[in-house]
Amino acid sequence: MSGSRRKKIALIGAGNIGGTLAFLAVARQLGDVVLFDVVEGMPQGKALDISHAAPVLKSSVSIIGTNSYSNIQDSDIVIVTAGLPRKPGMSRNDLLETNANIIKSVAEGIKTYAPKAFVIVVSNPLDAMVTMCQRVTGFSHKMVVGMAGVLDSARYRAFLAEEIGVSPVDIIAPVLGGHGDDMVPLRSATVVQGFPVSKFVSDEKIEAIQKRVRGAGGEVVSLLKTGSAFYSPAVSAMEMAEAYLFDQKRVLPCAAYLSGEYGLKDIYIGVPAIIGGKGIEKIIQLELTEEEKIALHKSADGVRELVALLPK
Ligand code: TXD
Repeated sequence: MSGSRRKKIALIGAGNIGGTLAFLAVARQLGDVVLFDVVEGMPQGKALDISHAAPVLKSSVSIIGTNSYSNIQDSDIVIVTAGLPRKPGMSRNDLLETNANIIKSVAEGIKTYAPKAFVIVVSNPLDAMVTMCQRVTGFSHKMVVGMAGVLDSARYRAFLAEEIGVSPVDIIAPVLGGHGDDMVPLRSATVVQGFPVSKFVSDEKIEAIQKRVRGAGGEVVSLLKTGSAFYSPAVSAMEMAEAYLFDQKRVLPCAAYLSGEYGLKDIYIGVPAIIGGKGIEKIIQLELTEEEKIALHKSADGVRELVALLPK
């Protein structure tokens, strides 16, 4: 990635999350934005609207909408939100077949036009989609990552902050594992300004909050009825993108490729990882309790079952 020119950011999918990402990227002047979608006119319309916001936002970056992959040529980063979201009553896994075929076409476009890009996959079912994207692009595992843990941790932090009556900014609450009902909120690493969360909340309440974290996506879907969460996924993907673009060496929970860490091999799953200018620079190996280890491996079994259903 060149240090002299403005960065180029490709957003594949211009729907609820992609459109929000485009607005955030322009507002925060991350770089020049290319907003891609298969729907004629929609990415172009959203890009035009956001370009009219730029002067008021005091932003100098550019944004275009397109239906052609050629416009993502040489992007530094690609964030993939292409795919269908859940409807009430659907599980993330119900999206597998449809979204796998979408991700296949997306990955082929990225491979052709942005071979050096850092790729953040958001589409669900997340752990399977990031696996598919890496397989089809053939990119290094360090350059393809999934966004889920930042969002799930943010939800955990928000619920705990509400319960305790403190700012969520002062809470660290990692969530590991697959982005599904068996995700693993890490109670042993959950702190309020370094103090164990158990000093602030009863075990029963923490248990109830962890259950709500697992169901938080479905809670939003059931309220919205016509789509899934998009503001919180967008800012979560943005945090990962900034860590790469600005070489921030952030430690973030993300769906990263394991080759033995946590006793897991050849799997994408949510773990704490360092994201910097070289992509996924290191997997952080936390000491887990026995219960957490079992939960992580159970979650990994669920991811493997899903990945096994991916089209070859
Ligand atoms: O934490 C997480 N990772 C999840 C991810 C959090 C929330 C939502 N999660 C998933 O992200 C959700 O289940 C979906 O699979 C994706 C995108 O959710 P979004 O809410 O943005 O869905 P939209 O608004 O339907 O947008 C999807 C866009 C839409 O404009 C389609 O026209 C486009 O994807 N689309 C495509 N773009 C490119 N290429 C192809 N083939 C394509 N097919 C559809």
